[in-house]
Amino acid sequence: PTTVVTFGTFDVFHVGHLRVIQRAASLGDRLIVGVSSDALNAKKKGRAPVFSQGERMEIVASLKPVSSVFLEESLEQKREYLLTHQADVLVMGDDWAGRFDDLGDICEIVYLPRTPAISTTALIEKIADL
Ligand code: C2G
Repeated sequence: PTTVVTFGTFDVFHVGHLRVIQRAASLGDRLIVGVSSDALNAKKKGRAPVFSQGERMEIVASLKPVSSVFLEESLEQKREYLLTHQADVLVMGDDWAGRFDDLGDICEIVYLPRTPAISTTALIEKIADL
């Protein structure tokens, strides 16, 4: 069986998140998702997520195409995570294109195009303006 692994924050879950998860799942037999920790987000984006890591993991784990979730605590641990979960395919959004090509020795790397015109930041701004 082919194991696909993908990563993300999945904060204020929206249809762009859903579509990348559906497309990632279609590339294999099971999909495992690394959900970024609150601490990793603070470092990466300089703000706390709207939903806590526990809430974000609960939402992603409940999706039909998702077999299991784990906490992603560091961007530098990708190789370790992929080996632990015996990944055959790593899927990332194309905003990360080329960034993880060095992991091509352990699995196939696929960058998928993002859904246009939707983002957590845009949603936060839209809600703030209501
Ligand atoms: N995504 C998408 N279309 C959008 C928004 C997001 O396809 N309009 C995808 C991203 O490309 C990514 C996933 O949804 O594959 C999760 O996006 P984020 O939560 O923004 O993930 P990010 O914070 O980039 O975390 O190890 C890397 C990080 O964990 C990735």
